[in-house]
Formats: sequence, C-alpha cells, structure tokens
Amino acid sequence: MEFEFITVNESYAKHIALIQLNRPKELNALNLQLMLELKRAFQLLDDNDEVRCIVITGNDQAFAAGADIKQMENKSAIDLLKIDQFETWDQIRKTKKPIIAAVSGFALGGGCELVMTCDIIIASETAKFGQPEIKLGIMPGAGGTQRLTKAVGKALAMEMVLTGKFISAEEALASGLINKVVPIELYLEEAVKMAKEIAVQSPIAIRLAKESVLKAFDSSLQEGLYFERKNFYMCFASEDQKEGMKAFVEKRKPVFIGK
Ligand code: DAK
Repeated sequence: MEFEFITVNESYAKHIALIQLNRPKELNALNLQLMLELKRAFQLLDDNDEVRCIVITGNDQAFAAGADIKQMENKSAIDLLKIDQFETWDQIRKTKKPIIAAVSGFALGGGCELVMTCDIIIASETAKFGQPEIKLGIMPGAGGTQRLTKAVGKALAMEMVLTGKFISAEEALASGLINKVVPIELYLEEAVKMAKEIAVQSPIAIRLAKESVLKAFDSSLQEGLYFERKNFYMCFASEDQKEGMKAFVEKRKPVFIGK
C-alpha cells in the first residue's frame, strides 16, 4: 500500500498489521491527507481476512502532536463544515478489528483523541497525553471532551481540557486512560505482544466482543446488556465456538479460523 504520510505493513507479524504515522518533522501533526490515508488504511485492513489485529504507532518523539495547526489556522467554520473531517474520524471509529495504540512522546489534541478511539493503549515512559486546544482558543472537537471524561473522570478531564496541561504516562495509567507503561525501547514490542494474544482468538468472537464493550459507552446499562446478549448468541453461530469448546474438552489448544 502506497501512502505519503503513513506506512502500512499488512503482515508485520502473523495476523497483525502495523500502521505508522510518518510526518516526523511535524511531530506527526494530523493534516487532512494523513487522516484520509488513515481512513483508507483502516478500511483496507478491516477488509483483509488475514489481519486480525491492528497496531498503530508514531515514533519515539511523538505519536501525534494534534491536528495540523498550520492547515487549520485560516479556516472558517464553513470551510470546516464543507471539508467534513468528522466523516473521516467516524469511519476510523467504525473499524471492526481491534486496534492497539503504541504511544511514545506527544499524544496531544487530535493525537490524544486518535489514541482514545483505539481499543488498547500501550505507552512508553516518555509519553505525554493532553488536550491543549484551549491554548489555541478552541476546544477538543474529535471526541476529547467525551472519551477523556469517560476514561479519567470529570475532575481530571476538566483540568486537562480547561488548562491544556499534559499528563505523564504514569498519570495516564493511574487515571485509567491507558493500559500499560513500559520502557521506551519496549512500547511497540509490548503492543505487538498483546496483539498476538488477541490474534489467536476467534476473530468473530473478538469482533462481537469489541462491539459490545464499545456499546457500554453510548447506551444505558439495560440497552447494553441486551446488545451483549445478542452478540453472545451470535458467537454460537460460529465454527470457532465449536472448536474453542471442543479443544477445551480435548485438553488441546484451539485453532480458530474466523468462520
Ligand atoms: N500542527 C502543526 N505543526 C506542528 C504541530 C501541530 N499540531 N505540533 C508541532 N508542529 C511542528 C512545529 O511547528 C515545528 O515545526 P517547525 O517550526 O520546525 O517548522 C515542529 O513540529 C516541531 O515542533 P516544536 O519545535 O514546537 O517542538 P517542541 O519540542 O519545542 O514542542 C510541542 C513540542 C508538542 C509541545 C509543541 O510542538 C506544541 O505545543 N505543538 C502543538 C500541540 C497542540 O496544540 N495540539 C493541538 C492542536 S489542535 C477535528 C478533529 C481534530 C481536531 C480538530 C478538528 N475535526 C474532526 C473537525 C484537533 C485539533 C487539534 O489537535
């Protein structure tokens, strides 16, 4: 796959694809083209049956320092409306396969929002998370006020959004924003390790389970429980369910095929 601002490796490891943001001089600032490339990459990987888990990363210095301020500077509200970047973000959010973010350095503004649309977040000790839009006279627009608040709670979210302060990887871990902090030389390796644990499971059960967990964010408990129940029944329509349970009874490792 040929892209200008990202690189995509569909078979980084068995059943695992790697997307790398690649605008290092601009700290991976998310310009419009980069976001369109990301949307396309996630669609292609979602459609590729060989891929079971997607890892997205930046570089040691930055995951992404936010949307491209230079590109946004002179835009009017109507320009933004016409560009309709939300369509791109919505499509990325709809990716069915699990996404693990491997984060080092800055994850700010749109960069932090992109990280929060991922399913699991592994960070290096140097990672810094923040929603500094307030310092630019704007506010988060790609889910920051909602996902951050749901992840870390009102107190810290309010402080981060209203002051623009960054939090460290350790603070992000303690507040429930991320899954794990590891030394800088290990963050990608650790993310791929977790991707491998996911990739050996039934892709069907994984898809339904991801969908069900995400449902908890935008529904009442009762609605979420009904949704979960439907997806739980659906697992029993798969060959993988039969294989998984048969393997348990036969005391061997299951081999899942995604059917
Ligand atoms: N945009 C454009 N360029 C950026 C950038 C950004 N967000 N962040 C850094 N750069 C560029 C710098 O301009 C600099 O370029 P040159 O001057 O060398 O040409 C280069 O990257 C290196 O940056 P610094 O020299 O500033 O490096 P430092 O280590 O001194 O500082 C920093 C690192 C991350 C603290 C600093 O660069 C910084 O504060 N960056 C801005 C962070 C920020 O405010 N981020 C939020 C941006 S607003 C939407 C979806 C999402 C969004 C909006 C709408 N829709 C769906 C409609 C999101 C909005 C945002 O993210």
